[in-house]
Amino acid sequence: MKARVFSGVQPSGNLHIGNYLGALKSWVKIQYDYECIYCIVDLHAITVPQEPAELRKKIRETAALFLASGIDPKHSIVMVQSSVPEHAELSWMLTCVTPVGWLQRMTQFKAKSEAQETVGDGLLQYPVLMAADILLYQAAIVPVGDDQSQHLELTRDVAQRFNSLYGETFVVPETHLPTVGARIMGLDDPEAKMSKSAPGSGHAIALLDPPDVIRKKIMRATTDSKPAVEFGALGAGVQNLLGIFQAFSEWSDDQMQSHFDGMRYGDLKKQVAQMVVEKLAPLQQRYREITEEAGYIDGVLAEGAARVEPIARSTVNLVKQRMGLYTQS
Ligand code: ATP
Ligand code: LTN
Repeated sequence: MKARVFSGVQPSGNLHIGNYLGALKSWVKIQYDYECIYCIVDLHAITVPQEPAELRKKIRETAALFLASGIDPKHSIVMVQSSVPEHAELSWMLTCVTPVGWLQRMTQFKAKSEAQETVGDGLLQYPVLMAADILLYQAAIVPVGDDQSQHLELTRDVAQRFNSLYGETFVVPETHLPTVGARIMGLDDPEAKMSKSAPGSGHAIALLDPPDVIRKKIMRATTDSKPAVEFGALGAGVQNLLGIFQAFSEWSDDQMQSHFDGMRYGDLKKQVAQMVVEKLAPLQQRYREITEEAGYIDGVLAEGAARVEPIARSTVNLVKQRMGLYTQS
C-alpha cells in the first residue's frame, strides 16, 4: 500500500507564487507516488476574521487553483476541511492532550495575534487543528513551505504524546520541504515571507495575475544599491528574485551562476518576469477552462469528502476507544 500524503492551504486570499513553489508544485510532483489528500482548510481561515461571501468564493477558487496547478482529481483527493466533521472532532480530543505552553510558543501565533484587536481562541488552537488534519488520515508525509516547519514539529510532538499516553495510535508524520522555493519573500520587502494576507499591491504575485501586472510587480521589486548581480555577495531582494527564477526553471546552481553573474538588475528582473509569465500561462488557461464548467468544482469536492469520510471515521472511533469515550458496542 502507498504511504499517505496530506497537506492544506487556507482559502484566506489570493494564492500566490509562494504557495505554488512552496507547496502546490511539490503536491503535483508526488501525487502518483503516494495516496494524496489535498485540503482547503476553511476552518483554519476563520481563526482570523473573514467576510462570509468572500470566504465562500475563495474556497471554490482555491480548489480550482489546485486543479489548475496540475492536481489530478481522478487520482488525488481534493476536499474541504469543514465538510468532514471529524477534523473538528479529533481536534478537540488532541486539544485535551496538548500543553498550552506549546501553543503559546508558536511564532505564527505570536505574529498573527499581534495583528488582531481581539485574539480568538481559535488562533491559539490553530496548530492543534492542523495536527488533527494530518493525524486523522495517518499521513506519513506532509509537503509544505518552510514557514510550516514549526507547526509540523508540534504535530509530531502531539502524536508522540498521544501514543505514549494511550498506546500506539498515530503515524508520526515527516515534513517534506522543497529544495528550492521553500520560502519565497515579499517583493516589496525581502525580509518578510510572501503572504496572502499581507497588505500592499507590490507584495505578492498572485497565481491569477495577468502578465502586465506580473511584469510591473517584478520590475518594481526591492533590490539593493548595487547595479548588478554578484554571486557571493547577494542582497536579500536579488537572492529572492533568483530563487523565484530557479524554482520555476529548475536550473542547477551552476547554470544559475553562469547565466546571471554580473547581469544588471534591470535585465535580471526582465528575465525573472518572463519566466514567471511563461510558467503561469498554462495554469491560468486551465483555471479558465475549469471554472467555465458549472458544478464541476462542487462535484470534485463532494467526491473528495465521500472518499475520505471512512478513513476519518475509523481514526476518530479508534481515538474514542483509546481515550475511554463512549462508543456503542
Ligand atoms: P496567510 O497569509 O493567509 O497566512 P499564506 O500565504 O501564508 O497565508 P498558507 O495558506 O498559510 O499561505 O500556506 C499554504 C502553503 O503555502 C503552506 O504549505 C505554506 O508553507 C506555503 N507557503 C506560504 N507562503 C509561502 C512562501 N512565501 N514561500 C513558500 N511557501 C509558502
Ligand atoms: N497551516 C497551514 C495550512 C494547513 C496544513 C494542514 C498544511 C492546515 N492544515 C495540514 C499541511 C497539513 C498553512 O499553510 N498555513
